[in-house]
Amino acid sequence: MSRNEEKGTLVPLPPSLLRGASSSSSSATFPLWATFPPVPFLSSPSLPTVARMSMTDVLSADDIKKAVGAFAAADSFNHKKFFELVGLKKKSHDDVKKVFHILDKDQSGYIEEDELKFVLKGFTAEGRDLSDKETKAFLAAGDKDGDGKIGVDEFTTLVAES
Ligand SMILES: [Ca+2]
Repeated sequence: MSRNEEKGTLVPLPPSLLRGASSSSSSATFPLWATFPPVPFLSSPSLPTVARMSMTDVLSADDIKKAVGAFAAADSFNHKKFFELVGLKKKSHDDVKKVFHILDKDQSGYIEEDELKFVLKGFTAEGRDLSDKETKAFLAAGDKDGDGKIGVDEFTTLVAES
């Protein structure tokens, strides 16, 4: 065996083969996450912020439907009965707080009167608006310190005593 024959085995790969190899390796190192489709809820304009909890993360959709349906008639809203029907009464303190933060749409730390008016919509899109009378009665029941809005402690107390 001559030295020339040994060298002959070390032929560099043809350029066409190298191009193929380099393009396939670049697609293999493309980040895996970039191949996932965009997550729709992160870009949904109907949600003001990302990663907010949904009511159905805490409460069952069936219970919500049942509870909201029970007060479909105007001026029939009763928060005590509602908290019971929606399953909130038997939830942990932390879960009740989660519900409070979902209802606090502007994340002010309080459920104000205008948020209270749309409280049923906070549970489900099919919920009706509360009348002014219902809203004021609900606020009066929850607003222990009389500042005109419901704080998280007032909310958990309201649920606990209902
Ligand atoms: Ca608020």
